[in-house]
Amino acid sequence: MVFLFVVRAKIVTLLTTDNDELMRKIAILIFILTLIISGCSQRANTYFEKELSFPEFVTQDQKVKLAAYVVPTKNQIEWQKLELTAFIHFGINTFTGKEWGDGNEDPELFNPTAFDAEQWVTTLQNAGFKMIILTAKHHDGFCLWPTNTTSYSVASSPWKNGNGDIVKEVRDACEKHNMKFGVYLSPWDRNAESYGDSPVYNEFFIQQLTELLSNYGEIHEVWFDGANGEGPNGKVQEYNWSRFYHVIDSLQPTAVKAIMGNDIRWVGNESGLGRETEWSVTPLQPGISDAIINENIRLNITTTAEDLGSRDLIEKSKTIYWYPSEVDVSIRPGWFFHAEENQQVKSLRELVDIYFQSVGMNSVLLLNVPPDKRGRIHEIDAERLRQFGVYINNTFSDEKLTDGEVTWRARAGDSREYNVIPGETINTVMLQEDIQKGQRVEEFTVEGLINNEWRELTKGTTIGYKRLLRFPDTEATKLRLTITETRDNANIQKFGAYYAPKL
Ligand code: FUL
Repeated sequence: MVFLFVVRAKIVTLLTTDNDELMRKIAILIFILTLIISGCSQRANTYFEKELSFPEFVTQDQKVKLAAYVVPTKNQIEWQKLELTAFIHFGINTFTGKEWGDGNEDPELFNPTAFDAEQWVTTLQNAGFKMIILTAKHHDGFCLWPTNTTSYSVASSPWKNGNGDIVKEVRDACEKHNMKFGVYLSPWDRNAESYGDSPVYNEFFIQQLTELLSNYGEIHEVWFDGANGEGPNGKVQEYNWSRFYHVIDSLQPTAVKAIMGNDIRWVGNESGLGRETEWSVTPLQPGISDAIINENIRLNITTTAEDLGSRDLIEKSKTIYWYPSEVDVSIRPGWFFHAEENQQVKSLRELVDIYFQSVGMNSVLLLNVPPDKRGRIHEIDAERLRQFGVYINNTFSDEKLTDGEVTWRARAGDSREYNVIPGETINTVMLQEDIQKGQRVEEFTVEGLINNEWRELTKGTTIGYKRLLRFPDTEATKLRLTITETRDNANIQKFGAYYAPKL
């Protein structure tokens, strides 16, 4: 009764807020009422897309339960399903051997001798990659398209006598081969004179963004890097992030905004390593305003924190978001091509480990493959990618369970048995939650029936969109999955078993 009074008082306060906010808060109230009235036992079908601000009166337990109902936007789901995406670092650095150009390298240096965007697209596509993100502009400021904002671009280079457009050629090759396309536009710009003169540079940057997002068809991801190496006496630029976001949302409504964007989160390292416990629901947001920066400080979280979604953290949070992780790593030591690194292209084993530690840990892999001075993916990288594609495809197209495709709603403590095709050896399992209903599982175990005895094969914490786990070869005839802990009834969409050959 007391509770209902509080709720009524809340609704009255809510009527004074703006409409969207009002609808959102009413939805939360109705949801909590459903939880209370049903004694927390009945499932409510109310979901909160991308963001949820907790009303002050909810208990800690209710916060955790509410977190189970935060779901991705349609764009975030589409992105997550890509699993494998590729970065292409190509630009003036390719010709100088640098990783970070100074911004005063001569455009005359940019002259790929056998540029072939289709070779990039087909090489990556054959290896299973579904999107290419091109460095349209890196920190040096050199633009790979003939922009109206600066002469520091391909238009001032000898390549195609200044009439070429790398962005267009890559975009066209992606279109032809049905590959998604994204752009990396570095906010930090070491060439732009206006950099540091905040309003002027923001206009310049918005114009660059507008060109890229207006003239090249559909763009699926916009990648804003967070790096700025200006140093203590360098120029300080205050970016107008909300305007940048507005330009993207209005010109490319299906694009996700990554890293300094608020749709996709940097996993926190560049070594291809996801988290053992990876929650897509987190209070973390990119530091684009004082309010967000202060809230991240209050919660003591950054992109590199180990815990970004535990119960403890949710309980301390005021707002939580669907903000899933992306693992970016280069196939070579550098982000740009350097011939002296030809013998350091990651081995098949390293690439496969990276796959298990990214896609297999509820993340999307963004693997960088830097083309060489010819403008082609080097033969060594191309061959490694081919091997990688064959390995992943062979392993996961050979399903060893007869009945893992069934959707299963599991309460904490529930188990389900699955049948292994007789005579098959397995050493890998795949688990997937239906993330359209939120991410919920906190702990699970997998056992195998070996000589009529159940033995634990592996266990884990979070699942999310996809979790892959490897264990020693076994000839178990059945598998038993137990959902030990979950924030609300789990929606297991898929359980699979495979044999991943040793490398
Ligand atoms: C970093 C940049 O500084 C690197 O050069 C590279 O572009 C990487 C993907 O992001 O922050």
